Amino acid sequence: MAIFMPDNSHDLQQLATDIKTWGLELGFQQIAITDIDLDTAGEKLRRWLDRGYQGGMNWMAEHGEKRWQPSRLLPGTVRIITARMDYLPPDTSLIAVLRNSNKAYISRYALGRDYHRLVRKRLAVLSKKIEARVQGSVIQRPFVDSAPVLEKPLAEKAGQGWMGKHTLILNSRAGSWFFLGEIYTSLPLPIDNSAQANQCGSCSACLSICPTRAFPAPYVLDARRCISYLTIEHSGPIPEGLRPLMGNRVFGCDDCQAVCPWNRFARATDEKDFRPRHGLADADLATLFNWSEEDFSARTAGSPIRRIGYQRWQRNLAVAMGNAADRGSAVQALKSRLPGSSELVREHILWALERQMLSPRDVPKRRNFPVQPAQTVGVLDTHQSISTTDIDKGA
Ligand code: B12
Ligand code: SF4
Repeated sequence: MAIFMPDNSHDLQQLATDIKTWGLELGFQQIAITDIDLDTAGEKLRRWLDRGYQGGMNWMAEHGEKRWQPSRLLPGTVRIITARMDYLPPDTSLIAVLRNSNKAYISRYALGRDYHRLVRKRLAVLSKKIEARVQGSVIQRPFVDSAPVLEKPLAEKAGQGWMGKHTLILNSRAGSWFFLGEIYTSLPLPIDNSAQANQCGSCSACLSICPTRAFPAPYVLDARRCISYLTIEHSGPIPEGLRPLMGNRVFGCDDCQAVCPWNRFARATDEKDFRPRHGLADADLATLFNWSEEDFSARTAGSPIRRIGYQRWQRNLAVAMGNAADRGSAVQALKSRLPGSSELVREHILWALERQMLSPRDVPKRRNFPVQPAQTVGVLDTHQSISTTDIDKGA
């Protein structure tokens, strides 16, 4: 092979093409390259933090400029190679589980193995391939959701999709069920910067469906109200007013994606590691609530669920049991877990028991997905009453 010249534009162009080919071979759906200018996103991030929307995620405010100035995080960085990987497992009937309040709804990204490791490993292989080509004269580092990196604005700039009103990156051919990752590099590769135009148009399905009304405005999320934050990131008691709205969502939430018409174009993942394990795709609430701490440790090994620990897991399940329709078995299971439970879990169990036993009410008050009879599209069973024709594509 000819010697690679890092200042030769032909060599860099060829390398960029090869990186994209290697990325697809490694299981990524798209690789796109961008520069490191994140000033606009950095400004928006500061406004978001000023409003306190990060809640207890203090780490979002830490590291300051490193988050929007990539060369401060990894000195020498001039380009960012962005990647996306689909994660939606095939045959997971998410709407059916959401509708059955005796089942536990776990976000589709968390049913199998932890993506952090898988995506990072693949990026590390890609990084090594690049280093082998340029014979070591390069500074590079792969990231996946674990460092102060503004992954969405980088992906958007590079051309992976546009930021939807639900604040996730959406691609017109792939929807939004994908993870993002990136490699910071000192190689002055040619940039794509082929940003997709925003195609949300007048559709606001994601904003309306949100069970906890977590969007103060389109494109802005108040994490403190988001079920994903409440069930995964938040360590203390869940605000009482939000508990009834959480329904059976015990780890993360997918509603704003499930209802999005662009997800008709999503494809199921081929990654075996993202396939559901331990029946988590449609487990009964009571079954999961009965797991001992040892069961939890054994059955969530290698899963993103492990990260929240047993206490938060039980806290989340207790809330869902309080919202479950099968009052009899919920009350029995809740009572059985009361002895020996921690203060945090105990308080949520008592709340759930009170809700199930004392208040005469119509259990459960669930938000209904706008449903039309069977018109199975893409990989989802979201028979949504909205369609892409509702989207004002010209907007
Ligand atoms: C913090 C965080 C969260 C928080 C806050 C979410 C959020 N929207 O910021 C919580 C815990 C709630 C969360 C939830 C989820 N997350 Co998260 N999360 C992150 C993390 C670590 C940082 C995101 C961030 O920087 N937020 C800060 C705010 C400022 O960013 P922002 O919303 O993007 O803000 C922009 C807009 O507000 C916009 N803006 C502001 N005003 C205006 C006005 C207008 C007119 C416009 C156009 C724009 C605009 O500008 C801001 C800056 O770009 C990233 C990984 C990473 N390192 O980037 C993953 C990440 C965003 N999460 C991801 C996922 C999958 C999820 C969940 C789907 C998981 C789940 N099923 O439960 C949910 C989705 C909830 C949602 N609707 O966003 C993926 C998203 C992949 C994708 N397709 O986009 C990421 C990229 C992780 C990964 N590596 O794949 N997450
Ligand atoms: S993930 Fe759920 S709670 Fe969070 S913004 Fe989306 S719909 Fe709302």
